[in-house]
Amino acid sequence: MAHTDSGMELHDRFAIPGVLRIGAGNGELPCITVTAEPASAEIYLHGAHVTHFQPRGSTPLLFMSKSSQFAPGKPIRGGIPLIFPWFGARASDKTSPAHGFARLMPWDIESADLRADGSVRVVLTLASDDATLAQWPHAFSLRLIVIVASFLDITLEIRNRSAQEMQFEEAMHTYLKVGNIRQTTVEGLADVELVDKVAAGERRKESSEPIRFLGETDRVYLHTTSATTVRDVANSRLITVEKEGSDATVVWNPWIAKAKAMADFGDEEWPDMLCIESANALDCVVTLAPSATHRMRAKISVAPL
Ligand code: TA6
Repeated sequence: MAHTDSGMELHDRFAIPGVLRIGAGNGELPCITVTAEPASAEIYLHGAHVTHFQPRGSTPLLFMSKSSQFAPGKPIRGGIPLIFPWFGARASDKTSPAHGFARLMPWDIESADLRADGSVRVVLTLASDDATLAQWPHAFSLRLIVIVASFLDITLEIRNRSAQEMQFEEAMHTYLKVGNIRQTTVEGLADVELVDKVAAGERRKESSEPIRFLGETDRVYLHTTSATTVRDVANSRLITVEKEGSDATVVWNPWIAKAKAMADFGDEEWPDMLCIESANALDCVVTLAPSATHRMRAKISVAPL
């Protein structure tokens, strides 16, 4: 499908009456709105970006900055940015966009289905083209499979379409909504090796205690496949992020100074969010043989505390 398909054409092709519609979202960007029995969600074709997920009877699970941009070529600040094919600043070229180009490009819709259990499955795609090959000389195809159920289940599938081996980093840079970061703790990363980006990349092991937040926190946990649980005390809920095909987990809160430094993030929004990112990054890059496919999956669910 050409990227030029308008929201109207996409709606005609993929709408599910009473369940899924496609129209102009923020910034007039094409947006898929899901109102399924178990949950509601929003997915922008821009970056295949899940911007909203709310299980029926619960409050939104994902944070979205009130100052976020919604514009071609610009990242959306909140929801689940898709990071590919490099994580953070590109070591080899500082002029490259941070976190790669996948979140900056318009994706296509492959399918949208209502399933027997009332959940909705949406598949979005992105293939390499001249623009991506100019930045990263590897032919690839990406598919994002999103299942909107009482939980949010997302899989990022990457296929190596070239005749050479490829190496890449990736992340589902998930912004969870919490009631107050100072009353929030994280479990599941005890004793795990980490790179602390707030301490000049210092490497150390996490303690055996739940992680608390007392300041800017930016850590890449390595060689961990475990689920992460966020105790969102202010909202009396437990948010769990299970994962497959991911060997790293990133934990990030910008705190006060970094919040002020980001134009697309409100100065007072930092207590309301915590990024728990299912990733393959730093020491945990993915090496993919020609014609091979790699899948990374995250399942985000909520339960009362
Ligand atoms: O995942 C944490 C991180 O790498 C932080 O260092 C911070 O830069 C954050 O991502 C947001 O990056 P962005 O490019 O979206 O502003």
